[in-house]
Amino acid sequence: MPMDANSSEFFSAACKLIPGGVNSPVRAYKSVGIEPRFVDRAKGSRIWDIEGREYVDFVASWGPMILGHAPEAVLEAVREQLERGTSYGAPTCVEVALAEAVVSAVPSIEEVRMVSSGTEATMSAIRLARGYTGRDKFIKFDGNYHGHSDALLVAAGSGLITLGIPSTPGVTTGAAADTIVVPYNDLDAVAGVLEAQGEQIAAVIVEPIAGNMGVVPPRDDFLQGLRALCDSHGVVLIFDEVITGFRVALGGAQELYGVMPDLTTLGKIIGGGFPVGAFGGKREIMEQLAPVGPVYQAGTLSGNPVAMVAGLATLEVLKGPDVYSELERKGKRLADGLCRAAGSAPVHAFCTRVGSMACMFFTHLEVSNWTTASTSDTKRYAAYFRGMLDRGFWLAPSQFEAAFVSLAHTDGEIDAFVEAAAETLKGV
Ligand code: KE4
Repeated sequence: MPMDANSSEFFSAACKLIPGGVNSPVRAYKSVGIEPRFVDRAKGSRIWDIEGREYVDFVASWGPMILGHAPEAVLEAVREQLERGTSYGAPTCVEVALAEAVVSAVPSIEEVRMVSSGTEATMSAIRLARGYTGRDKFIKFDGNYHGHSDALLVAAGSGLITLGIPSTPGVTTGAAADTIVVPYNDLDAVAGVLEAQGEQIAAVIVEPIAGNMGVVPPRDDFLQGLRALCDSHGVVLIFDEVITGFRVALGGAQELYGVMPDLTTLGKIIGGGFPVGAFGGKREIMEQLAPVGPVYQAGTLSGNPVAMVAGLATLEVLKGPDVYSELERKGKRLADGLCRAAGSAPVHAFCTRVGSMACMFFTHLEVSNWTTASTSDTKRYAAYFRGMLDRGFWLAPSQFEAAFVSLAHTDGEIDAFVEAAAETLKGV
C-alpha cells in the first residue's frame, strides 16, 4: 500500500484484509453514511487524519484519553519502561503500584485483578459472581454494553445497537439462557425478577451511568435501590465502570453517587491508552479467584508493565488538585452551550451530561432507557456528525455513544464546538 494513499484508498485495501476494514465495528462509520477517515497522529485535544486535516477530538479513543493524547507524563513513563523490556509474564512492582492506586481511589475495591480489556473484566466479574454465589443467572439492562463475551451480548447496546443487530448470531441459546435483560432505570422490573427467581440470581451488572445508548444518567433512587435489592436477595452488585471509572470522579460513579457495589469493572482510562481492564471488589469475593480460590481466570499480558506504567502515570495526574472540578467545569460549559444551540435549532435535540461525558440526542422524548433512546433520529445524528466533522470536530460516529472532554480541551475549543454545533443543527 503506498504510504501517500488517501483514507478511501486505505479503506478499500483494509476491507480486503480486515472484516469491514476495521478492528472494531463502530469505527467503520456504517451508521453515519461516509467512509472512515484514517488517523495519522494525535496530541492533546487534537487529532489529524492522513490527509493532514486537523480536528478537535471528542472521542478520546472512546474514553481513555482523559488527559488528552500523548501526555508527556505517560510518554516519559512508557519510554523508560520500554528500555527495561515490554512483557515478562511475571509479577512486577509496577502492577502492585497500579493496584494500590486503584484500591486507594475506588471506595469499594479491596483487591483488584488486571486484565487486557473491558470485555475480559466484565466476563470475569460475572464468572466470579457465579462462582462465589453458586448461582447461574444474572441481570443486565437493555442498552447497557459490557463488551462482547457471549452471555453479555444479549440486547446489548453500543456497537450492536448501532449496527441494528438486536442480538448476534454465534451466541448460543445456552450461552444466553442465564442472562435476564430488564429496562434501565426500572427498579420495579429488577424487584420483580428477584422476587420470582432471586435464589437463582448471581449478579446484577449495570453501567451506573449509561454510556452506550448515548449518555443516560441513573434516576435518583436507581443505584441505591439496586444496592438494597441485591442486599435483600444475596445478589452480587457489579458496577461496570469501564467508562465512568476515573472519568466522573477519581472514585468513579460509586463515589459520585455514594453507592458501593460488591464488584467493579474498569478499563479505558486505567490503561492510559494501552490495553488494560480490571475487576475488583470485596476481598471475600475476590479471594474466590485462582490461585487462591477455585474460580479460574488468567491472561498472558495481564498486568503488562508498559500498560501498567501508562495507567499509573495517568492516575497520578488525575489524583492532582482540582482535576475533577476542572473536568466538571469544562463538561458543563460544553453541555450548557449545546443545550443553548439545540434550543434555538429547528430540530428536536437536547444534550445529556454527567461530568465530562455528554451526548446530543435527536428525539422528542426524555431519554431514561433504551426504549426512549432508540426513538432517536439516527439519520439526523448522522447529518450532525458529518456537519461537525466538516467543521473540524471529531465525534463518535454513532448516536449511541458519548462525547468526552479531556483536561487538554481549552474553553476556546469548547466554545468553538458549540458554535459549530449551532451552525450544523440548522442544517440537519
Ligand atoms: P473493551 O473490551 O472494548 O475494552 O470494553 C468493553 C466495554 C465494557 N463496558 C463498557 C461500559 C464499555 O463501554 C465497553 C466498551 N465501550 C465501547 C464504546 N462505548 C468501545 C468502543 C468499541 O467497541 O470500539
